[in-house]
Amino acid sequence: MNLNQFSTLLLSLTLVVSCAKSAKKKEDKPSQRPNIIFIMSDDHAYQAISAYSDKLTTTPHIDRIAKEGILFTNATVTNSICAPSRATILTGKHTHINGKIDNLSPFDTTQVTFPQLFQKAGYQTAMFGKLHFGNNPKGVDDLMILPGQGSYINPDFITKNGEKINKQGYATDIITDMSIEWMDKKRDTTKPFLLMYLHKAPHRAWWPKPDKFKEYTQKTFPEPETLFDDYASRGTAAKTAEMNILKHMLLSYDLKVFPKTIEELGIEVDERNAKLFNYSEFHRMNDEQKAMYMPILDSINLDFKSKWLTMSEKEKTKWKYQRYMQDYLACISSVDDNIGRVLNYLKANNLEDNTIVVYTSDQGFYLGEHGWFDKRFMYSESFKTPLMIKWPNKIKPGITSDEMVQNLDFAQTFLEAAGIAIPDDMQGESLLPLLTGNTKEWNRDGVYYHYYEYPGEHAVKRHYGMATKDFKLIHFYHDVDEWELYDLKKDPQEMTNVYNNPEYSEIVTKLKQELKAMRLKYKDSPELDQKFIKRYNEKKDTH
Ligand code: SGN
Ligand code: CA
Repeated sequence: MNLNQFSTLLLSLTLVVSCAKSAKKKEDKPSQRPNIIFIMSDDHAYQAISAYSDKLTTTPHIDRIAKEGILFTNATVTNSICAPSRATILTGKHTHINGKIDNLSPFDTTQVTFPQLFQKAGYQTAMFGKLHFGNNPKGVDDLMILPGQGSYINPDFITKNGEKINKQGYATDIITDMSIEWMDKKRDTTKPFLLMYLHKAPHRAWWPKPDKFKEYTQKTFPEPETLFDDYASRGTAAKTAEMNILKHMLLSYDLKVFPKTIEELGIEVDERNAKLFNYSEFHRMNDEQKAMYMPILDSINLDFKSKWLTMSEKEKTKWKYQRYMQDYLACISSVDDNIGRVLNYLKANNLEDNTIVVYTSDQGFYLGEHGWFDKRFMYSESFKTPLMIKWPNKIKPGITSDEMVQNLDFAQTFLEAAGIAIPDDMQGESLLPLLTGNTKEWNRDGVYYHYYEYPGEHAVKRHYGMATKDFKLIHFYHDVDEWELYDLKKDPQEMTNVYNNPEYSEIVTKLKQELKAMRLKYKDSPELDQKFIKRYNEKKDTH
């Protein structure tokens, strides 16, 4: 071989090697389209996230998302209850349009959801955890979902082909294991991914992991200022709702006082409480698990037994509130730890830069405000939901937005971020201008809300309304015909209904016009309200 031949050979060899290299490089190179991890918990109040306030607890890992991205302080839902919120998120439509107005009827799977559009556009898609639709989602390549509300302890899961499988352990950990394992083993590195990572926690009835249970039962938490709200200036709905900590929170099912402990004090055990407790998570545990919980349960029962009979109603409320917070916040602490695991995984696997991470809840929750637990009302604690988003190099770290954004906007935001066409009939707005600092392109003043599930658990009457940063107007239109108005700047705790105060008469007129226009814009109407009441009554008759 002469020198010329040798150099030609060398050149072609180099070419072959570099071609192979570039082919490999192409394969390994993450797609430029961003990955999305949508993390949603169930009933996680913003009051229990230290990025919002560390009065109650600290959530260092969830806070990392806010520190590295944007925190929304006025994020709200369109209908504050589980499955309707999820349907709004997936379809980008209000619940009166997507049909999932309450938790009762199954989701209409002919609806177009954003994961379907991601899948069509070449994304790899997966969903793990709670969906609560009564059917499996479309548009996800891999899934494992909890049946209905699911369980904390040794939960069952529904697989893609509809089989039920059981997993031993704690749901929050298991859902995280599934999500990380999917990213680690199942991911097609030639495609961007959309991962829906959906916690059951901190949904009622609250069962923490034993170590957290032990830790949190030692703690005492500050009470909300409105714990003893008497609903004086409000209408009928707040007065008749059944979610008061003193009156409606169940001693055994919710707070882990055994029915036999109650009986030992000579108190008759509430029938529903006893029944629910019999089916509770406690009875899903194996002996080894029970043994870890028992010493903590014993000390709760002892404490109850030594105090309950001598306590005033006020003291009972306070005792129940502490027990409630101990378990609720302990469940959140596990969520926080697990989110830390996911964020660490992204970092360790060079996925951080090109992955959008969202943290939210399906709605807010009352942590004793107005004496309540649960949600459903358009009052702040349940209307608002936590929302933070990080997207390195696109969203400036540590920024805050008080714009009126909603879960209605998520689908369009994700579609735009991924460069996928947004269907014309979606009803939200992409949040991209707010994420990337083009705030001038955002011009929404108010948002619309509509809650339906009545008659139903917790007895919250149907209502719709609108909110701006300054005011909230609510119409309870079923069973009663009552309006409420809150001046959010003067009265952020919403303790005084000023609807009938003459000083606000002009504002009432103006807001009523705006609400009417909003109902028109979102295609809601008195006819639809009546149709849904009728549908509900007919359904009830057939049962
Ligand atoms: C269950 C709870 C309610 C809760 C609904 C809806 N009761 O029925 O307290 O409001 O879920 O929650 S329980 O006795 O079963 O615990 S949602 O998050 O799914 O909408
Ligand atoms: Ca929920």
